[in-house]
Amino acid sequence: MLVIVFLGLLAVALSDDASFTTQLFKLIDVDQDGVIRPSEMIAGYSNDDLNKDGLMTYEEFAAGAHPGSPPLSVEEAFDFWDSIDIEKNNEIDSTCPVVFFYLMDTNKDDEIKPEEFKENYLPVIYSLSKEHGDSKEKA
Ligand SMILES: [Ca+2]
Ligand SMILES: [Ca+2]
Ligand SMILES: [Ca+2]
Ligand SMILES: [Ca+2]
Repeated sequence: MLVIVFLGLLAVALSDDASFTTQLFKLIDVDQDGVIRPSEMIAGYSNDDLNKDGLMTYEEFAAGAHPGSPPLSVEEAFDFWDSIDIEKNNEIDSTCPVVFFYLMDTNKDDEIKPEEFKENYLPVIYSLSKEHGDSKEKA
């Protein structure tokens, strides 16, 4: 079910970047106060970390909602997150949501507002996947 939600978002992303980021923002902003805080990113992560060991395996990731994931396949999205945390080891550790938060919080006020999210989400994803992308780059 949750995977279907993700695929739905992917379809939206391909047709319209702006509405994709708006939807994504709403998914991450669980208390719906109009800003994303680090705790909300971490909460999204902990939700998917089913056995709560602070490491997300591919199985946990694939089964979860992983709001905030780039519009890629589950394998590629997993690889992407795995490469921005401390170590690329086929597990996503708990630094990942924090790293991602601070990359998007460009004015460093510990909040991500919808405008910041819209402005930074896709550029951050693109620049990170370039930085970490190996041979799987798409033209
Ligand atoms: Ca919020
Ligand atoms: Ca786990
Ligand atoms: Ca890792
Ligand atoms: Ca901010």
